[in-house]
Amino acid sequence: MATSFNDQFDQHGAWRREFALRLKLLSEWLKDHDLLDSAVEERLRRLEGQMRSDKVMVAFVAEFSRGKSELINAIFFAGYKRRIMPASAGRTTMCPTELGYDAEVPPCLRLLPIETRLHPQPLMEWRAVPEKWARLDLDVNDPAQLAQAFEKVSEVRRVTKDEAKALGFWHEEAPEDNPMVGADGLVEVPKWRHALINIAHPLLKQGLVILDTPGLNAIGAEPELTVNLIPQAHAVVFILAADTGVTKSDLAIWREHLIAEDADADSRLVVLNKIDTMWDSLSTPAQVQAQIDRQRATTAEILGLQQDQVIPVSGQKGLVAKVNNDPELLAASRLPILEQALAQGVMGQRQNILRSAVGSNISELRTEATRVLGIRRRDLAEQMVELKGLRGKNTSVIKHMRARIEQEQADFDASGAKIHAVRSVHLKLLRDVFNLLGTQTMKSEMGELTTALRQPGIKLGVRKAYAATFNRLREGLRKAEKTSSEIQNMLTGTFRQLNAEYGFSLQAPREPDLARYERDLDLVERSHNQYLGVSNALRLAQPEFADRLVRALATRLRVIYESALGEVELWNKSAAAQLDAQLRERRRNFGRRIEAIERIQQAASGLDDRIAEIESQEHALDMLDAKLAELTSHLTATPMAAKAANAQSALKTA
Ligand SMILES: Nc1nc2c(ncn2[C@@H]2O[C@H](COP(=O)(O)OP(=O)(O)OP(=O)(O)O)[C@@H](O)[C@H]2O)c(=O)[nH]1
Ligand SMILES: [Mg+2]
Repeated sequence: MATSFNDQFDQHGAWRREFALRLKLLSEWLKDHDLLDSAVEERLRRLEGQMRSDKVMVAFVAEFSRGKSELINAIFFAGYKRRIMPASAGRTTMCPTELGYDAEVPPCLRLLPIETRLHPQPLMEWRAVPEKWARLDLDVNDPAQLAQAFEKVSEVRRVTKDEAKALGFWHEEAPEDNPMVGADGLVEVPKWRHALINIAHPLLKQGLVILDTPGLNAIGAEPELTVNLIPQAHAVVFILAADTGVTKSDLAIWREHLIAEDADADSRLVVLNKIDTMWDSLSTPAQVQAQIDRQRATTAEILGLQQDQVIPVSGQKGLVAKVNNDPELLAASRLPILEQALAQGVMGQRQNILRSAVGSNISELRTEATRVLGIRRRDLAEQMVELKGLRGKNTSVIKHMRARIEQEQADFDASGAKIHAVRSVHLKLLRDVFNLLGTQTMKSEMGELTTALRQPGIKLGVRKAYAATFNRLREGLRKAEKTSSEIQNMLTGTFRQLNAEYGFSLQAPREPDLARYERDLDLVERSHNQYLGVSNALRLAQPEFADRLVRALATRLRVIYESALGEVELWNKSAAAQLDAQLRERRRNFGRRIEAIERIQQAASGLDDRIAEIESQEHALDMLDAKLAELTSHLTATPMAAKAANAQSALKTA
């Protein structure tokens, strides 16, 4: 049978841990041999952190009662031998619920009161204010207690129409979406805005984050869900029910939140749930199958997909089968097929991304370390020539030689001013880039957008205001790109000059790829645009709503700009560290040459001894070179090549 999602995720976790360990070993080895400058060290630390803490988010999105929560129970939590997330007829999950693991926090359920919507802070900011969340401790060894605690995500409150309006659940202009008014004139709204569940479940511990969402209206009411959480999920599972077919509101969710031109097909899964409702004892299995196939084909056609992109399952029967250890029922539920697709889409994609990040970083690092080894080799060769030239020479020649080295050293020290001048130009240009990408620029852009959206009668001009903002942001990024290339040209030029003048082997580090962030901006713009459609025009006309949307946008943009800045910083650091390292090596080289001559002058060691010493140092360098190649080859190899390399090193040690 196919391996379950859980097993595959386990393997993914093991792969990541092994990779992180190899990175750590490499970094320690480089440090021990003085091959690690501060920029390389930081790069390795970032990579290792990325490997260890990599999160994979899977979001379940659908109209209410399609079986999102039940599928989550069946795929991830069947090991508890019961239903953990509440799943029942009618609206059940009332607030977006994120399940994950954070070792810093004890196992608990945290709930953010719905009233926080009356304040302008976006969800991301509330996360940083733990005292505003209601907290329930969880006992992970007691499934019954877990299930009981999780019932909280279904809690509702009854409020007046005015309150509902202020909270964003009542719109006079769109009455069909409003909640029912009770005999007492009150309406029902969710009690909580967001739930965070922190438990040490094996999958969550490995970095899986699951997002369970409530149905359509709730998605619309929380812009952050649409513009931040769902677009950033690594996989989105969209669920339809076989007994209802594709309804108008299913289609609205699909169109508004799930079709993205750029989305990787592997990362969007469409599930036709509840196929067990078609298991009918009066029909033959072939008839049942034909009926399921028909539903599948219709669904695919309405959504504009290929038939095989719609996966029919029964979440509920899958859960029952796992709880009762019933392999026949499990196969009939077809849940394993969905798990397989999910694992492939999510993990395959993550591994590729991580692998390519590591690969390009490691090959740069190898070049850098090889260069340092090369300098050492050349220094040794020079010393060798110098020493061999001393053979049979008298003391006055030796003295003269020493004076010459000291003069060279003094000249070199005097040239420090030139290097300093290069640095200060470099820094000045960098400051321009930092300004373009800095928080201040972002803040003023967001301020302008807010002002534009608050203008009376903006309803139809919303898209325009967004487009103008994004155009300016892109313009800024392009300027930063331009200045970066100027810096890169300058670095290349001055490095070449220094190389010629001092025999250095400096090479400008790879320029940050700022175009990538421009593409990220495009993605964000698209996810917002999707949100600015006519169906939201009424909501958009409310100032609080527009404010919330802009804040959500700012949160997402901040992440992009921070990582762009981080890349620029690292680039700068690499250039500076390279220069420092070569200056240091050169100074050391002078020291070594003088020391060798001193020893010969004092007859403390013979010339031949010293020559033999240098020969053995050359040999040691060869060994370092070989070890470097070995340590880095594991990290840059493709999966197949990595296996072969592993086998080979196993042979070697055997
Ligand atoms: N027959 C059948 N019922 C199912 C299946 N999956 C879920 N259900 C039932 O459908 C109802 C709704 O399931 P939920 O998991 O609560 O649905 P949801 O999508 O999470 O709904 P909300 O939380 O309200 O957004 C529950 O009574 C489930 O037991 C299935 O595969 N077959
Ligand atoms: Mg639910």
